[in-house]
Amino acid sequence: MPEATHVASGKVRELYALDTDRLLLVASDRISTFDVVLPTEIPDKGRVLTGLSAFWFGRTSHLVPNHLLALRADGRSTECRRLEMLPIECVVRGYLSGSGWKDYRATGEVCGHRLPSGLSESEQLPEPIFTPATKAQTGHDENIDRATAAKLVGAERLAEVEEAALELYALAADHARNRGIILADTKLEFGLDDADRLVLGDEAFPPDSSRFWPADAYAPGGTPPSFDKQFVRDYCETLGWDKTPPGPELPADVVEGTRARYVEAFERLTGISFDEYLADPDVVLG
Ligand code: PZK
Repeated sequence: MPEATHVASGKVRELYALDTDRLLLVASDRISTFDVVLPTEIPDKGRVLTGLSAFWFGRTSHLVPNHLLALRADGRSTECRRLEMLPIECVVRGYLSGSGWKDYRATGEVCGHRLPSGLSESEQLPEPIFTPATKAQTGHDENIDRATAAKLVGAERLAEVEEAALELYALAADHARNRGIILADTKLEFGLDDADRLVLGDEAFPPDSSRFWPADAYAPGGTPPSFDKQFVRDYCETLGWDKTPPGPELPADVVEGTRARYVEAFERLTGISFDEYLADPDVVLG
């Protein structure tokens, strides 16, 4: 890509600079499970994630402006505005899972939210909660309380991102629930534009930064299957792999089944056929 300089690599994405104001986010077909990137790719996974994110950006810009400038014809690359990213991860949880469940079991709280006693793993919370985390360069993000988050971004900005994150989650979770998918939680990232306005960056509600559960298989008191990655996890569990790198190669049936789940999530959530998206990515922008 001669017109762009590489600036950062994520586990499954690459970031390039186009010019002083614009970045290019490219979603690969790499997949991670148990925090390890596997040697086998899932064809079109990056396109599904890019298309879903763009769909949500298009449908939430009345709530919060976002960094999306254009989708490229390859379906996996997003041109976006360069922002000054805030140094916190903005997590919203509607259900008690992952590190939220871990913290609740240990303390009865998540990020300073005292929750009712006796909740089960994966139970729906009385109302969605904003649970910010630090951005770890390596290892896991660390959940933080309001005072710690306010030290990082300022109390006023924190109140603004909390309100924005809760509104965004409510819209997406309601839409997903009407299409048979529970959006258990999500991680959003915000930045500031050149006028210090709050702008939604990164990705919006792709399955890689949200927990998607099929509603018809949901029950509290355990870990519901992941809408997209369950075949991969189940296969990895059959191997006795110790979940340290390198990860295993995936057989063709696991690759095909997982690709089908990504495409199904895309089509259920957007109501648009994935083939239409491949022909013209802009169809998701509405
Ligand atoms: C930005 N990342 C995460 C790391 C990736 C992505 N609009 C923006 N302005 C400035 N910075 C970023 C963004 C966005 N989005 C995002 N790091 C910086 C990241 C590695 C690879 F694809």
